[in-house]
Amino acid sequence: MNMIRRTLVAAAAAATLALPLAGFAQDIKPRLIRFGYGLNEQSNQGRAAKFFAEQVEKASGGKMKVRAIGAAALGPDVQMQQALIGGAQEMMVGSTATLVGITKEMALWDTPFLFNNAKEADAVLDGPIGQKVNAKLTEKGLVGLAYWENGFRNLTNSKRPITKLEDLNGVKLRVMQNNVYLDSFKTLGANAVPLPFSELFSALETNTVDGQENPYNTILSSKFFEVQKYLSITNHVYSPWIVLVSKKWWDGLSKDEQKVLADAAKASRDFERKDTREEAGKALADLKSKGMQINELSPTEAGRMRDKLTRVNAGIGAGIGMDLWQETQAELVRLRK
Ligand code: KDG
Repeated sequence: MNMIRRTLVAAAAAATLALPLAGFAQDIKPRLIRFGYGLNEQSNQGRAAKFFAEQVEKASGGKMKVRAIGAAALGPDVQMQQALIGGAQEMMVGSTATLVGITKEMALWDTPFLFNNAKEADAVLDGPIGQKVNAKLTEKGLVGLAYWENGFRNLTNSKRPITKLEDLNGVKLRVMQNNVYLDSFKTLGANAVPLPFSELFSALETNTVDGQENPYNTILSSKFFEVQKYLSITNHVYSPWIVLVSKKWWDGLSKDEQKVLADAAKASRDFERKDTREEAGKALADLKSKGMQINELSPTEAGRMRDKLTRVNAGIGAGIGMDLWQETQAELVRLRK
């Protein structure tokens, strides 16, 4: 009798252990997830991708393994987006700006001077408006899990300090492949040149372009200080990244597997924002110590830049739908009370 009892107890214990993983593929091999991103492993984007991978492996008991693949090894943002839509790649993180060709409502986040600070950005991106924009992705074959922070963007170039609008005249400025960025910098007098991020360093190095705009962390981690002399602080737009999943692949996951990814994405969002904000101040100091000549646009000149860009803003409202535009403006008024 003892032997039978012991066997039943052992079987019950094994079954209990398996219960939490009941929703996971019971194959011996873990489910492999390719998570592509464009910056390098040492960047804030790379650190957060590693954190995400660790969270998924821990929460799934090793049943789901994320391979974080950086430096655009799986292609630039737009190529990875198509790979996710086609089901050839499972996940990525990249700019919302390069998504506008797929989901026009993402252009809301390109609006110059939309957010005054990160607190406003978090409230809108993580609140009903961000969720409404995210929902537009699913009809295009993508699932948006969380927004990470790229950060407030600033100008660098090899020609001269940008101290007033007129200094931008004729500067060959690389912009993301996105019409709002193209229109904005053309309106400001620059010769705007759209290029993928993966081609940016060599374009700067060969003087194909004179300058670019990105947050301090990216300027440092991508070593733009090696090929750019001037950094002009404009904070002209808050730039989010978004963690994306192939909807084709997502729909084949169990609810437990989907929950692991959704929870890990939110945990990585909080990790990434904290890391990015803590590192931004250090990055600016590092860029100065590496010899960049840094100036800050005066409030008067920043005001002139804002005024000049209001026409571009009118186009964004028309492009994303006036309801979404007005809802966002109203939410910002509420947040600023
Ligand atoms: O994959 C890298 C890009 O998503 C991101 O860094 C976008 O800021 C960006 C840029 O300038 O291309």
